[in-house]
Amino acid sequence: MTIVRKFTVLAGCLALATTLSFGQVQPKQQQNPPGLTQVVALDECDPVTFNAALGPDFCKNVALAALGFATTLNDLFAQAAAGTPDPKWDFEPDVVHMQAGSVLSIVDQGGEPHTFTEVAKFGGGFIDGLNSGQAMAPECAGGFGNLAVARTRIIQGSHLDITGLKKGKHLFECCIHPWMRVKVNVK
Ligand SMILES: [Cu+2]
Repeated sequence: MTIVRKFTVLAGCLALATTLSFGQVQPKQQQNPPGLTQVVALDECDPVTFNAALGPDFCKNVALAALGFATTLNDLFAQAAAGTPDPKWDFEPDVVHMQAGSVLSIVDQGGEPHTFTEVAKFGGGFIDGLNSGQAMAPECAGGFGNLAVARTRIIQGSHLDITGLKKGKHLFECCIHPWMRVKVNVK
C-alpha cells in the first residue's frame, strides 16, 4: 500500500511539473485527429410531443425533458414562426477551417434526424413552418423525396463523412431546421 501511495504522489508531482513546464494545458476535446474535422449536430427534441405527432422513434433524445431541458414540438414551431428559432438546434462550430483532403465528419448527437446540405446561399428548408418566413434554398426542394437531400441526411447517433471538398468557401445548412448553418473554409 505504501508503495502505491508513493507512486501516486510521485505521479501527481510529475503531472504538475508537466503542466507547469508547458504553461497552459489545451482542452483535448477541441483537437481533431489529423485529417479529420468534426462538426456536431445538436437538438433538444422532447420525445413525448415529437413522437406523438411524428411517430414512435422520431425523437430519441437523452435530454432531461422532465426537468425542462427539452423543447416541445409546438414550441419549436412557435419560436421559428416568431423569427427566434431555438438556438439549442445547432451545428457546432458555426465556422470551420480545414485543409483540403481532410474529412469533414458531421456527428448527430441530437435526438432527431438532420441534414447537412450544401447550398449556394443560405435559405429556408423544406418545412415551411420552420422557415421564419425565408424562401426555401433550392437545394432543399423536395425534401427527402429528393435523393440529393436524402443523401445528406444524418440519423441520430450516426455520422456523415464528406470528402473531396474543394478549396474555398462552402455553406451547409439543415434542410429541416434551416437556422442550423455552418460556413466551411477549405485551405
Ligand atoms: Cu436539423
